[in-house]
Amino acid sequence: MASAAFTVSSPAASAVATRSKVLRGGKGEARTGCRVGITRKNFSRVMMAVAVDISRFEGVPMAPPDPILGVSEAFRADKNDLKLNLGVGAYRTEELQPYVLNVVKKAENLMLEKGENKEYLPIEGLAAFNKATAELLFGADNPVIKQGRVATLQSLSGTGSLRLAAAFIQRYFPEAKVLISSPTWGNHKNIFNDARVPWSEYRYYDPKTVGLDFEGMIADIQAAPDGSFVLLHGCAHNPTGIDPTPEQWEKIADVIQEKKHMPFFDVAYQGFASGSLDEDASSVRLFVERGLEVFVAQSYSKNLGLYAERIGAINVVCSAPEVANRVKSQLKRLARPMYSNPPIHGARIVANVVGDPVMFGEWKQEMEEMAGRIKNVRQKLYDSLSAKDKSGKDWSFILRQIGMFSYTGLNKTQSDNMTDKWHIYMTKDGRISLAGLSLAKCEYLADAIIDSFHNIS
Ligand code: KET
Repeated sequence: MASAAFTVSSPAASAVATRSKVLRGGKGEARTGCRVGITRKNFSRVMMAVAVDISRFEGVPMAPPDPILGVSEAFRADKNDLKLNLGVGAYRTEELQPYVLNVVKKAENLMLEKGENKEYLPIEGLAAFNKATAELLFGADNPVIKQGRVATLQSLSGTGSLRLAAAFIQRYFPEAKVLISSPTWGNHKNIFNDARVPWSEYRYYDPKTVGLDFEGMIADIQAAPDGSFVLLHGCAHNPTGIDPTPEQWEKIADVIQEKKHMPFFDVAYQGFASGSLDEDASSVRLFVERGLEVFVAQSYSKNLGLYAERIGAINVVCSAPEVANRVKSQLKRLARPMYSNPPIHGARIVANVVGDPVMFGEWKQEMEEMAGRIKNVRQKLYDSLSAKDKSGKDWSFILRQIGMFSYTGLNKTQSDNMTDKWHIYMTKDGRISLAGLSLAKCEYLADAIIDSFHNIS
């Protein structure tokens, strides 16, 4: 105890007193060999020392806002009635309200009725979920499932699954680099940076055609060192909304196979691109049919609207069941010290919905409705732009893009104008989430885009 010559009353003062002990070596006597208490004489020295070394976090700078989730924060702070959040890829109703799928509510009611417990899940997650998720992705009859060649681990949605795979790559392929598309979902780079996995970009988007730079993509994948990991968006490429055709997917698989690269799919929008779960998984299934080993990260944020439940999986297709067992054991070993085991609620919802033929049908119907609403606003936005813009610019690229987003081609300054002048919140790469748009707001959005495109350079 500090033998204070003054009364220590406020928490701040007691913090100073405690701090003085630390500054003086805790049990002062132990370090200095004599007891030094706080007296009026040395108090100013203590204060100065505290002021100079006011926090251990002095060297921690302010981080910039996240380019996607930070947009929602800025949107919430805007008090203007016209404001529109087209930043984050989250589905809204025509009234621009968040949407909980009816089938999800139904599954949750069932879970409540059953009175299920809240025990820890195993590290690998809920067995029924892991079975359902792999079947949904690869198809229930896929030989890789029948032969036990898939290591599936429930993880923390798409992001956590990608992060776990990145940790696995860092540990077992420390020499390998990951190729990511240019552009890509902003968080991919963060994930590999934090996992200390080197990455480089392959060409993907061609601003001249507002389409896929297929030649560039193939050339860059070809030029990468053999055995690289190639990150591919399974469907509904984020942010461009441009997917390879089936023929192009075949050629991509050819090069990846030739170069002994490892395909690594990010599947965050299964069912949201075409409205069909099977069709949207066809890119992944093509690689699997060729007998390749494949990584696939899955997310249920969008297609089941389970954003905040953090439910997804990492699947690794291996050459033999014994390999899959070893891979799975190491993924579990990586997950245990990171987050121990995954959350149960979302896993039960998915397992119930996918595992029950009636609910599965209801889900597919609701997904089609969501995908349909997005297609309608896409069409209306195109119609509004074409009618209002007298410059003759061709806006048809909007109709060719698929999924939740439209990549408008607006640059950063133009995107800033969208927000500063029009209160339309979007990412600075020119991406807008059509899932956050209503038919009623299409004309206003078209006015804003035309103004930003023609009047701001
Ligand atoms: N992959 C892609 C391609 C993706 O767009 C997202 C989310 C995720 C993975 C991860 O989602 P999760 O909720 O972790 O399963 N994208 C939207 C939200 C975000 O940035 O977190 C978005 O692009 O708006």
